[in-house]
Amino acid sequence: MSATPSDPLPAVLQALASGAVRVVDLTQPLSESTPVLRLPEPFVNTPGLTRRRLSRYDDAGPAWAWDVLEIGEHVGTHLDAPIHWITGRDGADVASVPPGRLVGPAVVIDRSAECAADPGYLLTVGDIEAWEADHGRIPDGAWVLFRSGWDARADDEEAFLNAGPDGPVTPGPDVEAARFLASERGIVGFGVETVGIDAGAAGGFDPGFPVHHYVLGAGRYGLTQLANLAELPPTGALVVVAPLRLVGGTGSPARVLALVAG
Ligand code: 23J
Ligand code: MN
Repeated sequence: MSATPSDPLPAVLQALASGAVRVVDLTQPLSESTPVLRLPEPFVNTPGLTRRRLSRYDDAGPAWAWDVLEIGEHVGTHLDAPIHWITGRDGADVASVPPGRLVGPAVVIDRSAECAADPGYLLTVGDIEAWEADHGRIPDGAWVLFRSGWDARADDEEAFLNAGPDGPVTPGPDVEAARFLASERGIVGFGVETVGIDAGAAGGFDPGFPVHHYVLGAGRYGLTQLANLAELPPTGALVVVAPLRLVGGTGSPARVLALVAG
């Protein structure tokens, strides 16, 4: 098979080979110490990761090592499928997400300075419109990634979950920004560095957990616990999101990669 003059893939492969295009891992390491969401009573919480050994080059398997996993669907860097939320219950499970939705442009809205000053910072429609004034309208089919700087806390569960006397204090969109992203723009999904796509205080918003409510309700997807968003430009990166194709799954741990120039 030879490349036709209009085939763009040889140029992409050449750019990867030369280093003109780099692959950035947006995935947090997944282990028994990966922090997980803590919902208040009376809600049931997800377990994190546990592993049981099958063999380690021993009597149970002399030449091989392998383990069995127990893990919540919503642990670590993971995708939220529409059916995760009641507003999206008639939408897609994680196995039904079309592959073309999992590869696409990323835009990065950076409010890390604001989040450093105020860990409960809420992303607003004004922030999104200010970003568009600088970089153009959020393209249809884009993944919108919210850079908060929270990935620096990922190895410290207490700092990452940041529980206060009135609940978790972590950044995320306000109600109007969640509605705007779901209804006013043709995004594929919304990604964050925090434990959930909603702000820590969002259980008390109206509606509760508005990003879940509006974004998953609109048949779009969520991505959590992302790393290394600081390495992405505001526009121009390409993301590859790879959750398990789990039949009936409400979400799945995912490997998330970005292709960036330079
Ligand atoms: C269930 C209820 C509330 C939240 C979540 C799950 C998540 O963060 C999640 O992983 O989807 S906020
Ligand atoms: Mn989730």
